[in-house]
Amino acid sequence: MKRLILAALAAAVTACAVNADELIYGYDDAGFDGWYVRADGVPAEQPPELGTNMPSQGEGYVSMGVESNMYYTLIRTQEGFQSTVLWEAFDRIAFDVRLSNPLGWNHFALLCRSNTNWSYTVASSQIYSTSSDAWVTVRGPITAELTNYLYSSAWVYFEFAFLQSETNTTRIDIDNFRLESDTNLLDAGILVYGFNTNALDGWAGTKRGALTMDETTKVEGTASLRLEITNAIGNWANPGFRNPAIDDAPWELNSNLVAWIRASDTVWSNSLRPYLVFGLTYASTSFAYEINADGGDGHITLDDQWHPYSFAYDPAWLSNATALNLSFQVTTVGSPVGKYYHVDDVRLLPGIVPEPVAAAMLALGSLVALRRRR
Ligand SMILES: [Ca+2]
Ligand SMILES: [Ca+2]
Repeated sequence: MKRLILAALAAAVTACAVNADELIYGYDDAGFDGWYVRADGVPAEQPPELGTNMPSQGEGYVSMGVESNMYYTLIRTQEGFQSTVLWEAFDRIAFDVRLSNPLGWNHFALLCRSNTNWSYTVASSQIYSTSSDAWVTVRGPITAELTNYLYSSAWVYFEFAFLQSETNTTRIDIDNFRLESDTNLLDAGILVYGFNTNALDGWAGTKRGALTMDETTKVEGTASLRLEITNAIGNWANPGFRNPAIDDAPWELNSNLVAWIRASDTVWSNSLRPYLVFGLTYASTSFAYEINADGGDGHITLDDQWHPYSFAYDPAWLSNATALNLSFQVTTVGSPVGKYYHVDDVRLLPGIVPEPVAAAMLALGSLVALRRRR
């Protein structure tokens, strides 16, 4: 494993890549870095094999297939690895998962198991049909509790598990098991919007939002952007926009934004989806692409602390575009009026390009949504 980490670091330095991730398991050959199927669980009907079709990292990934509605134990690490990684130096464990045919209710989880603690869930997510055939990043925090657990003498190992409530055949691909550090993400890549003056980098409020500079709470520079919802349509609002944004950054040369977002549970009553919309104009048409934070269902952590979220886009969207209108939009439970959140340190990172199929589906969904809201 140490060899893997060194190889990843060397590759990053060679390519001058700006990346806050540290690779732990790349699953790039049929040895799967020692991961294997546990004998006493429900294994996938189509056992693990090496996949090579557009890995999210490196040369390959673990690919399995399920055909029923079971609680599957997919694949696990060998025991005894726990002292070889400096867990407390990082903020999150992250990995990428891709389902060819997500259907109905499903639940994908990374568990950290031992004889004394069988169900510790490090990270979990539902994979939605809108993410069919696209890599979705799942993240879990490295808390003090998890760090202590990983260093403990109890027998500890990671295991992926998948619960599917309807009979359905889908492939499950897993790749790019890595550690992420908030501190590195703070200054990785290119700063696009720092929100450090009253000009707010050209961002403005709409008839449904008021934007202000907040010098009290920020993660970068002197201030952050505070977005307050002043009006809404049902549970939706679009408080702020930036237009024209097409010359703000080299959008076509990259594919991943990181935005730091802060929101409170008491303000948002346990539900906030603060997504980003790429509104693109072409010669004879236009498209609006909705991008969820971290690529899952888009709901963020509501603990009144700053967290970084990635917004992956396809640089091909920018080809032949004549205008780009960015906007921050929200959905919640009930009306968002009177509620607020903060955004700061929006940076452009090199990253994973979503597959065209997923992008087309997102675009269709956005167009339907826009029509309804006009
Ligand atoms: Ca890989
Ligand atoms: Ca700032």
